[in-house]
Amino acid sequence: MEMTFRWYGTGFDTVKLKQIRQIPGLTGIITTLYDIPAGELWPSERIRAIKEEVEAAGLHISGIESVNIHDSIKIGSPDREQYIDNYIETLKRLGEEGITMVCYNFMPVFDWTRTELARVRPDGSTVLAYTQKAVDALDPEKMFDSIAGDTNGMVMPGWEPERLAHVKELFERYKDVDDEKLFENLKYFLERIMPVCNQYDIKMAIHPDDPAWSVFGLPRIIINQENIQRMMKMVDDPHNGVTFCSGSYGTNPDNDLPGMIRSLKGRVHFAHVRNLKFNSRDDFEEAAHLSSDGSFDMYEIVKALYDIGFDGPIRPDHGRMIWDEVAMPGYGLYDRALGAAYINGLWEAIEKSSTRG
Ligand code: DNO
Repeated sequence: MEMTFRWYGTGFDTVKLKQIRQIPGLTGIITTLYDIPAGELWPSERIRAIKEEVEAAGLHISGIESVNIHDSIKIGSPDREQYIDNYIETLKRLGEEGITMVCYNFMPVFDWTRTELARVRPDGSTVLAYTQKAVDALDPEKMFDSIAGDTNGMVMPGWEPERLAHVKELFERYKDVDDEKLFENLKYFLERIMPVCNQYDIKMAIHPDDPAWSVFGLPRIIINQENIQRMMKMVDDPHNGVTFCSGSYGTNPDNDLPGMIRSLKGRVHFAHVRNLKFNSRDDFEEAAHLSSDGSFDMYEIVKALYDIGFDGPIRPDHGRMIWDEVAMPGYGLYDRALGAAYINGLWEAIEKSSTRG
């Protein structure tokens, strides 16, 4: 594995590359062109510029999170062709710069969904949290307003105000899209992009739906082992792989996280490792990465990644807001740095205990 850190780019992120460079064992950056709307072509000069900026800081780009998918592709409307063509050209441009891992998601309308961005934990840290009750009581059009006040002034990934201003319209466009249709549209998209992925050896890593069930009646398909196996088989190419995100699949306690990882040998191209604390089945909050702070056995998750020979980028995922940091919720420096150090510690221990017998 390679330890990496998500960074939104200068002007968008409160965290600096030179700070990331000082996290022990961290060599890779996961980034994006944050201001380019889904569906638009990425300019080669911008790709080159961000690559050079990262390299000047003594790091390198290990992958993109995300090249977002335009809603027309997910809906399967006739104008999808132009957006798929743009996507293919963007992949080609990334491939030409030697960037060969791309994370994306296929969630309708909303990306990840949380009902609170700053729930206070007993230690005084604040974290993102979810209660089904709050979602059930909410009009989806108000979803954005309900979290807007807690973003610390940052634009949250997947929650771009311009796009979400059209929520009602988007819901209308998705009205005939059920799980089957969404699978079909995903298959169509993947079949169209696989040739360029093969040409440049680009590993596509679909991010799970978070939470791993339908919200507001929208279809959600990347939620469990059965569905990801279906997705792998429907376009059976090693470039069609997954981002294994413990915090997203783990929202459903029926998902056996280490078991899922083991079933995906060779197809996990990116790993997001974080912990959740369940207060009940319908109420969870994000915890520190350490197993004992939450509900997951982080050792077993990292061990499963080690056992399948995972050699792709791994990153600590959402961190708590601690030590008075003001940053994008989930994406401050401090707690994610602690997470990286912890995952590195687990990995070293697993590696040494396996190789030394
Ligand atoms: C949230 C992230 C997601 C993820 C996208 C991938 O913090 O894990 O926004 O980046 O779903 O496209």
